[in-house]
Amino acid sequence: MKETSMTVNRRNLMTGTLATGAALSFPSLVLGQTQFRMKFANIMPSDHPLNVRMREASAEIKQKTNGLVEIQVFPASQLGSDADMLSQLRSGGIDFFANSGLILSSLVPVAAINGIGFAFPDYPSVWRAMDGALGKHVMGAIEKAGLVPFEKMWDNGYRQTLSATKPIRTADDLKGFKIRVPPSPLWTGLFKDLGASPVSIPWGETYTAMQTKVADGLENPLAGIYFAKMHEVGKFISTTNHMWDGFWFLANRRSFESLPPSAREIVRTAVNAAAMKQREDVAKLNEDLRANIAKSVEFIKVDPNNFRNKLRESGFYAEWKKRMGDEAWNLLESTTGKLA
Ligand code: X2X
Repeated sequence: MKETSMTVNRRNLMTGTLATGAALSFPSLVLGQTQFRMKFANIMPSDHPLNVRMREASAEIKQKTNGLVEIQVFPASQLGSDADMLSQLRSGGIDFFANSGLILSSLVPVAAINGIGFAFPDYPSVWRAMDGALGKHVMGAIEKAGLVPFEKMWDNGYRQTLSATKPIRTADDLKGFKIRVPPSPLWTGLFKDLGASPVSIPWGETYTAMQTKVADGLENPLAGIYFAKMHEVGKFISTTNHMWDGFWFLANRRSFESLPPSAREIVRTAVNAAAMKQREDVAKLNEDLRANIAKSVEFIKVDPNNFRNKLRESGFYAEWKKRMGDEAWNLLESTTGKLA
């Protein structure tokens, strides 16, 4: 948050008489100018539902707080990579950030748990877990790391495998395949265990990595592929559905708590409601986009069990159970059933 001329007003707001009863009716009405200009940043393209819905939420928040709170949306890695933005969020350089559970695991290891290979058979099981006990468990760990997580995860989607070289039909086809994965031990580990040669690259550099053939392929949800135009640099998409991932909506604690409680509530409610709409958008897009993407790449239907068995044989599940801990793993399996 910018500390400019607002500082005085904000201090009045927090410590002065305005911070008591009057805060409920929003001092902006009284003072005219008081505003919290806050920043929300992420790596997704501007027209991905994550940013479309957050711009809507931001307008709603501004209106409901009578202009007190204005959240500016910075999409498409404008403020840096995920790793850059996570440190900006922690230092207060940005106020809000949406981050993949797996990438957040650099700070909160257990946040990777939603990405365990082939864990969730369908969306209802994803949301049962992430809106339920497993999500609460991860939120607790995020809070311990000093950040404020919001309750509703945003959808990224089930991930598919795009290749610019050869069709991937079985795990054997992944041998020596240089697949771009987001920076995260779980992503690298999963593709190593599948026999591939993962290369860890931030999303903002992925298109170029494909063009320059640093990577033979990548894995992403269809919406991610489409809005970043990755189908332009691919030939085949195998519907591996190997992982579900979503975004945790996170706030810098000091910055969020500087808002009057009633404004905090408005922000939380609007953002969670936007997440629910965004989930519907993405689920629908992941179905609708297929025909569009199929104009430039060939879709390949695969047997997920072939890949899953390879993970079982390589000891993937045993290793990640150890890494995630029994408590989180049991919560996951209470939704998915036994994984190994
Ligand atoms: O970096 C990616 O591949 C992305 C955007 O799809 C994530 O899941 C973080």
